Amino acid sequence: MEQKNLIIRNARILSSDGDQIGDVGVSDGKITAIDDVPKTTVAEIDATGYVLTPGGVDVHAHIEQMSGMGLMNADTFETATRSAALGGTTSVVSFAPQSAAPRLSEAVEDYAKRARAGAMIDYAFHIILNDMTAKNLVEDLTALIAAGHRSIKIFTTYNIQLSDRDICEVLGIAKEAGALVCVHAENDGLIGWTKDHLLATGKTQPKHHALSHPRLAEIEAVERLIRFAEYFATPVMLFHISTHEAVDAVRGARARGVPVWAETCPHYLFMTEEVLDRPGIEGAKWMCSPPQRKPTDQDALWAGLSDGTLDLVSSDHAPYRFDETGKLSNGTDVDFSKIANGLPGLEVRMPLMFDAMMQGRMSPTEFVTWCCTNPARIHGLPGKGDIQIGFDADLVLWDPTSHNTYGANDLHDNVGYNPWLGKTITGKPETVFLRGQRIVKDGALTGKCGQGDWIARPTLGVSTIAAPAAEYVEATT
Ligand code: DUC
Ligand code: ZN
Ligand code: ZN
Repeated sequence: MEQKNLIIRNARILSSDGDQIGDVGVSDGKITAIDDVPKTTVAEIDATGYVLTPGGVDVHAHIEQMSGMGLMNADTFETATRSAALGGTTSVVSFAPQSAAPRLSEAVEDYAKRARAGAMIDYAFHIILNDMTAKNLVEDLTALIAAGHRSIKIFTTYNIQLSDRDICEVLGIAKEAGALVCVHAENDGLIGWTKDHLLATGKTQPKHHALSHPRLAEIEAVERLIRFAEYFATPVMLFHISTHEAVDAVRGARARGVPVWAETCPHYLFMTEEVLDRPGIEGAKWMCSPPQRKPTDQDALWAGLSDGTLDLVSSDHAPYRFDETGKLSNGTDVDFSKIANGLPGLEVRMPLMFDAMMQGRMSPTEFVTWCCTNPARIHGLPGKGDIQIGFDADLVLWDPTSHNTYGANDLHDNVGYNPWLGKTITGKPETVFLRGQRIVKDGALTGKCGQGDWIARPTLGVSTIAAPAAEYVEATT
């Protein structure tokens, strides 16, 4: 195994609180010195002209997971995490769906086994709950949270939604046990009704998928979940915010002290609904839920990130090939409702954001905060997401002079197409370290399956600054 001790000299070091030229010393896989590091006998890398950032922390990626339509997605832990590593991401939180086994504890173990065998970067799981009547559920869930699996994912749509009553059960358990509840928040009734009307009137193309997920579906569910978080005073993470109204709702909630966090994704920041408007079935490649929106929404998402309303940027990597195993599993002559949702994003999230930073869209500190530090902090990944003494030496050396135009299939996942085809990116993650070990060298993979470790995440604790609603207190005491 490669040395975990090294010194990186003369890099431009970007952290959550700094942008400076200096050195970083690594011992036993941890960052032990920053700035002027005295010479020792350990290996040195001269990083003059390079930018050194923390490894990316992607807290929303679907790996070896079944879609709402019962379709296994295209990536294994091996293919997903090699692609993540090559894109400068060193930690991922993917999903362990309850549906993987009759008992929740078995479902999580099933995913743990898959990740142990395949992962090349460090990982953790959000536990997806879709059936609150399952045997031993509360017992298993409480034990899993105490053992370090401290986040739960629920849906309000996608055929695996929980009722409002069940969402309350989940929030109650999460508050008690110290878990973060993450939500795909879109109103199922509005989506279903609109979809049926579109299909009945012959509006069946991929571009109509955008209409089938009305913005009010997101707004309603986001506002509802905010009120639930407020009632219980327990933290909720709103996944993939896409509309300006939802940003406003989160901003208002935060101002009232409601414990909500929110993320957005590169495909909402850099794409609009126009990507779906292509001849024939081609637009299927860009179909995801919620769909890409309008330029005014993009402006609001950027403003939301800048003022801290939105906390972080995740990929929502959801890989389906553009063939009969994936997007076209129901054929090529089908309406949009028969096409799997999702885009590959693990490998491109960090480069897209790095490029936007180079164009001046965000500051270096914001890049690190949104892509590394906040994801790690909010999702409880200790020692991840920053360049600070004592943190894991998960580090990326970027060549800021590289300009690379994405080709049709130059990603390293198992998807076979690149939704960012033709986009030129400034900056390349040339060298990537995971706990001091080089997993990417000169842009080529050197990491191995099984090299990734599971990250145990401490429970949240019941402390939020918000007090629960008076009626909650009266009802529960
Ligand atoms: N939307 C999700 O919420 N998850 C996976 C894919 C998608 O498009
Ligand atoms: Zn979702
Ligand atoms: Zn998702």
